[in-house]
Amino acid sequence: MPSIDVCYSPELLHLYDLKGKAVVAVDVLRATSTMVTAFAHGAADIIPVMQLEECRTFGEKGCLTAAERDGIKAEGFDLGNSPFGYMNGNIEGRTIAITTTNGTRAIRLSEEADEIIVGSFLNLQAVAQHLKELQLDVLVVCAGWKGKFNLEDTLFAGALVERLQYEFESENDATLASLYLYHTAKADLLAFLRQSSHVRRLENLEIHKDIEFCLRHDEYDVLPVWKEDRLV
Ligand code: 3SL
Repeated sequence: MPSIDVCYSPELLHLYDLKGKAVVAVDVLRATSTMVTAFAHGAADIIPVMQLEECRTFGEKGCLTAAERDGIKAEGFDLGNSPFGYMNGNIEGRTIAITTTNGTRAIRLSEEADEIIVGSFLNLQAVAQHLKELQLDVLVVCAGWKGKFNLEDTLFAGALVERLQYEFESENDATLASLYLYHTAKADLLAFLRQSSHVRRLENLEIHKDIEFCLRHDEYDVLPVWKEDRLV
């Protein structure tokens, strides 16, 4: 039986061997939710990059560029990191280069894995179904916040573990903790997350509707997968 494990921060990735594994990179608020939304609305592919300057160079090659730092759209880029910015037909058929504070970093630091897929509550079932078919050991890589643990990505990990629990071994403490946390929170994720640091950070920026939207389960049947140098 394959196994599932949870890495609570990209800073802990050095403790894991990614070879032979499928990584599910997750940044529920909001990078991976936004990427899933972009694909659901017709994006051709997405190039996650770590630096603003690198992202800018893709603009010169005809890509749309998206950038966020500390919750705010970075100046001079086409798009920010709100899923609602990707819903109005503006990205159909386009390649999007994106850089965010934590989410794009989690993806790029997982490149040693056999497969990287992008997870969020919005595409939870598509991710679970794919992993059942793939039969590789799974590591959920939580983007966290600037190297630190966060609640929302851990809750996603728990939700995925719940959907996989009878077909994957999950005996390590990180996985169990994420599952217990999800069981405690799932009746009302929004209420549970009210005091969390990133929800408070976003609310201070008057970003409210993104939070509620990113917590919806199974909104899109979309599965972004890493191929060579981009998500397709
Ligand atoms: O850190 C990230 O990658 C972002 O998703 C953070 S924010 O939700 O855009 O503030």
